[in-house]
Amino acid sequence: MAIPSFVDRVRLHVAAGRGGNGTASVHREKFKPLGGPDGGNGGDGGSIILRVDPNLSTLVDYHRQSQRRARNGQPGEGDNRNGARGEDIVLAVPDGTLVTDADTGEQLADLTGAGAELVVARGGRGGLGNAALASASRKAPGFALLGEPGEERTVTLELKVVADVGLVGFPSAGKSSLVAALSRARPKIADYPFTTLVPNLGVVVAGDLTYTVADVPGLIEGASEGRGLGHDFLRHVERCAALVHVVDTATYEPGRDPVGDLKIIENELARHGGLEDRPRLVALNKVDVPDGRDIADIVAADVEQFGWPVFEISTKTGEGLTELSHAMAEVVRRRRAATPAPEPARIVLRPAPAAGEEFAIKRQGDGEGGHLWRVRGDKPERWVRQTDFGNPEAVGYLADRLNRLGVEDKLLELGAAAGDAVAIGGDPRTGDGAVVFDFRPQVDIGAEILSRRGEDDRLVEDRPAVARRRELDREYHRRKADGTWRTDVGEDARDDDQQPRRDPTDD
Ligand SMILES: Nc1nc2c(ncn2[C@@H]2O[C@H](COP(=O)(O)OP(=O)(O)OP(=O)(O)O)[C@@H](O)[C@H]2O)c(=O)[nH]1
Ligand SMILES: [Mg+2]
Repeated sequence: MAIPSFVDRVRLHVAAGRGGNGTASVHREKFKPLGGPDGGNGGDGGSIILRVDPNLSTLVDYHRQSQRRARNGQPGEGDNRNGARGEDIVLAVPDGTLVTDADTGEQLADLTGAGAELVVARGGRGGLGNAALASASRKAPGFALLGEPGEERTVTLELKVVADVGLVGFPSAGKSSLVAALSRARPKIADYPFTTLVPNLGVVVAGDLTYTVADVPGLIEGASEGRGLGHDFLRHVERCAALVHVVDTATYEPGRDPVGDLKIIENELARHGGLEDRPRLVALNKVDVPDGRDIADIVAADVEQFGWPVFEISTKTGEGLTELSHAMAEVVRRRRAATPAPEPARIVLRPAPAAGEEFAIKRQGDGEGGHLWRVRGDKPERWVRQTDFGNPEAVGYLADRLNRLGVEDKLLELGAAAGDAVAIGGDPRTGDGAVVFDFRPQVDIGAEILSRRGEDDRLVEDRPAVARRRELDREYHRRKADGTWRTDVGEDARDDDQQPRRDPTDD
């Protein structure tokens, strides 16, 4: 059943923007050679947000363009100028879009209701500049924090029609005709099976109540084994308050009759599962055809055996439609009274961890010289990403933050010894890309580390980054000596975005 035009499930790759780097710079004025630090903060990277737009009915746009990338934040500049934020990208999705992580299968959100939204990829935070990092004990920081990478992931978007009433039945039973007769929707109607490939949604006004009705592509026996269009479409009626069996009383197909059709459709619904509790109505359609009327009269008693209200209708002449529509409205009214519509809420993708669980440490295998300790936690991992390992002062600042959080104490408590390796961050599953330190416990670490200007020997010496760091180090000292040092990253002109200064403490 390859139907390329039918798009109600798409994969979408989203990449949020990187945060801009903070800048380390020193204010310079004639006759005032050493002003204070004035390096601005980097701007936050743009996020990617999915938001329900009730006017949309398909995901087809994402089929055409399946990757979206938000802009990076701009780096900060000297003279306390903050980098501009990367703009957020808001992607409109239809009501009833289910969002799952394509890699883990985890359901991220079920976006229902106008305006419901999900931050599907959060932009990286901009790094603080040295002006914001200055404190009483660190008057002129010679470093700034790096911007963080933006989140990036692949998600599956799946549209579930949010209708109050779902119409089910054999192909050509007249489901689309019924949607057209009850509402202003104009779905395709034709006398061949499987005309409908995408559910059609119509809005019905019945007295003082407005409700929606959707048809579902026709079902046939064995749909659960993939016959016809299969079961895929039944997920669209999972949210319905009621199901209406549309039964063809005038079919010429051999072996078909209303009672047999009802049994087959019910069997398919049962195989799909989850719809057992939904009230049902039966619409015996096409009674304008003389044979149809006769059949309807003959089977009426048998159909009533199912225990559901039965209506004889014709979408062609309009017979029976008012009664059916009011009966549908009644079911919807009852259901709405029992379950108030959920408030559209902004869903936070990753809630902050509860206080007291800021990091976790695990011992993992024994290295050659000692143990390997893995540190996980939002803060330590974020701080590592913000650290410019080419700048020893920045590395010292990182050590200071980790200590204040209690990482060293915890390592000692767990039995870590000097010479053990400590890995922070990296891939959550494999640990690839983690930054590895040599554990050198220092009791009085703060001031001593912060004033240190040489190598930070807690870095494992064989990391390739170390060579680069040494090189940058030499550059740093050389340029610091001749007064040209400044860690500018990027060279674009940028807006002077007046972000409030963030608290330089460990947020
Ligand atoms: N005479 C008569 N014909 C009808 C009536 N309702 C629908 N039809 C005809 O039945 C055929 C199928 O109608 P559709 O509404 O396309 O049927 P469907 O159930 O949506 O079919 P699929 O989308 O293929 O599953 C069309 O030729 C309609 O004109 C009716 O009340 N009377
Ligand atoms: Mg149809």
